[in-house]
Amino acid sequence: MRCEHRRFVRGSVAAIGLLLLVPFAAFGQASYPMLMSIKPIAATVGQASEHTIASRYTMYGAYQVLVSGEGVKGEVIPSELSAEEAAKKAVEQLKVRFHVAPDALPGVRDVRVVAPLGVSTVGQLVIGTGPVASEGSNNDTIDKATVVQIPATICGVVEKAEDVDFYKFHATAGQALTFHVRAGRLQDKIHDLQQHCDPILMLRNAAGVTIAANDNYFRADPIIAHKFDQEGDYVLEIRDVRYQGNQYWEYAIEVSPQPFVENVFPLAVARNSTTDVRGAGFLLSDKPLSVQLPADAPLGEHWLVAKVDDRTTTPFAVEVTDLPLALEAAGDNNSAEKAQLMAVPAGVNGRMDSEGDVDYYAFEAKKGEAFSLEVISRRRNSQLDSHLRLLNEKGAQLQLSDDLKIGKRNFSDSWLENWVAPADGKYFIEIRDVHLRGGDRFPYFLTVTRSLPYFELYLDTDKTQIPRGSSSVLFCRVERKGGFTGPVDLSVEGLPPGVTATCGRIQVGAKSLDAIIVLEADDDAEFGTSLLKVTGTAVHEQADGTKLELTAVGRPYQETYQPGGGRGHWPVETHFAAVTDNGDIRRVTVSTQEIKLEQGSSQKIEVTIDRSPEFKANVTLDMLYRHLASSFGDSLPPGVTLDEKQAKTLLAGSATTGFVTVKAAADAPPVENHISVVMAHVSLNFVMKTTYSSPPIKISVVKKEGK
Ligand SMILES: [Ca+2]
Ligand SMILES: [Ca+2]
Ligand SMILES: [Ca+2]
Ligand SMILES: [Ca+2]
Repeated sequence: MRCEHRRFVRGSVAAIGLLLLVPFAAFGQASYPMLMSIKPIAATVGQASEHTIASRYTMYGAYQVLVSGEGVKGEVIPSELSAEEAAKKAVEQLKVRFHVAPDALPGVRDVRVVAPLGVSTVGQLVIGTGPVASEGSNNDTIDKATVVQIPATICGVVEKAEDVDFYKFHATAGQALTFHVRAGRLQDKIHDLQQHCDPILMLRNAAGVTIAANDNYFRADPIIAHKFDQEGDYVLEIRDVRYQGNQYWEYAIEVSPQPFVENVFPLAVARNSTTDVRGAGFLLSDKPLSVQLPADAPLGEHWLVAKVDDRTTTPFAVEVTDLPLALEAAGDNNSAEKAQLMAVPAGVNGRMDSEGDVDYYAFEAKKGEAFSLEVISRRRNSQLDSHLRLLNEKGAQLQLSDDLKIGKRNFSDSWLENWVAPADGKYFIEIRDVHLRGGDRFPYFLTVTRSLPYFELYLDTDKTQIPRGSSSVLFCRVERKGGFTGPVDLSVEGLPPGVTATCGRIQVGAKSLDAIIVLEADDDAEFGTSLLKVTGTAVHEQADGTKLELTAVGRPYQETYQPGGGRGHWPVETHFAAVTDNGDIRRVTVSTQEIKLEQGSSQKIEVTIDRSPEFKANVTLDMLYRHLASSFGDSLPPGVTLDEKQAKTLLAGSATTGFVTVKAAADAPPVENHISVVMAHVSLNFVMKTTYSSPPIKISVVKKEGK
């Protein structure tokens, strides 16, 4: 049902209330840069353009601009600093240049800036096909509308409460255009932009009469498609639907004559194939779109454009699969009696053709066989909010899935994972829209496969800052599927020069979810950044004794902060490690890096922090990665906890020493050299913190003597 999931942490308001009593000096000074906006927020295919990046926390000394995907490069434009900026090393506006290749795929890219204090959070850049037109200084009324030439990508900001922006353009008779707004969606990955823009778009004629309007199409963002009957001047009006504003609420309105493809049918295509698909969207003809995939196309989501009559479409997504493909048969499949029989494994491309449509499929199973049924629809921009049921031959419901969760995010697609057939027979799958909607915008891909053991790995977060001469920690969490219960060993590739890694193991058992990687930078390591690839490997022993080797690449989450101070996560494509300048804490040292705990025993770890000379704010120690009332990662082995009473974790003022105590439960499972760490947190503001870490601590748990 929900494609968005916002969690409000209970008790967070009270926590902030207490923190408000702390004087401002209690905050740390040094943080990686947090990108807030890019102005203008769009660049054009085949062109180079200058932009201003705004950040929280300094980008002083910024030396690199990173852009995701192929075909877009970024660079810092050197500029003279004001005396104040130079004295305080405070640079929160940075000029950059983007170079977009002629064959770069339009769409949204992740942008980061690298500075001596670290690699930044993610900013967003729209790549459009039309020239960029920027908002004029006062375009708040229709008579002061900014004049733009179309096609264009119009860039502006809903910068203050009650801001309304007007743009005037000329259209010819018979001209057909889409007006596609990106605003709210551009804010999902912004680290700390808690309130999002909810834009509404209106198209008016020269007399000011509204001829089209849209509020929410792509979640909160609108789109209008319009064919102009008469030549003349027209006006676009954009504002927040609630009349709210924010200096960082950048928007891009792509005004384009291109065929706009929202989704395609069939949705899933094979590698090394050419497939004719039908596009659904705006300004499309009846002609099919040709989708060509090379043999080495990665599986899963794949974005591309197609050509129709010399016109290039907007980018659209297909699902790339290696499964044998079937197509929903024409005619009535609206009941179990008329179900289409599927082979296993296979995937079927179907569509909810009209309102009230229900599709039935069937497959044969033997008792004890395990299957997974998955619907891919909304994840590839179908409007279908799938509702999936599994029925037996008598029509009784065995399983139901409406929405699914992958990692930390919910999707409105459906998934029945690792279902075991209770008896030999024929089983029926029923798929429909949860609200019984249908039409050409409702394609789906339904897969039926035999369940196999596997796991997925998630990285918290998307960047690891390693101060030179010090260390830093990266948390990894596993999700085990298909009956896999074993341990997972971590490894990492792509370390910056001068950095070494100690990789942990996610221990055996359903409750062991986390392991860490500790990265240590030499004293003389050069500033630099690199893309990290974290891999987990495991061996699964099957019922017949044969061994299956499993691997998964860790998928990074960017952390975001939410109204109320809760910590959210948004998936991003990259995890960067950066060697950074020393921050508020130069080093965290511990009294021991090797601990042997007998079951039921405990041990104290003394901790010393080396503060930078000016740094006198509070520091807190922990071995769990916690925020408010939630724990996001545990560096300790199973059965080992912190003895919160035997600890001094608050290092107030200029204090430099504290301690923690680790305690093994009487039944803690024996473990050898589990990689743990002590973190030192420095608050940056009421909710955010910077984390420093000790070198790795190896904890072993041994059986109590005589047991
Ligand atoms: Ca404005
Ligand atoms: Ca809206
Ligand atoms: Ca049907
Ligand atoms: Ca659903």
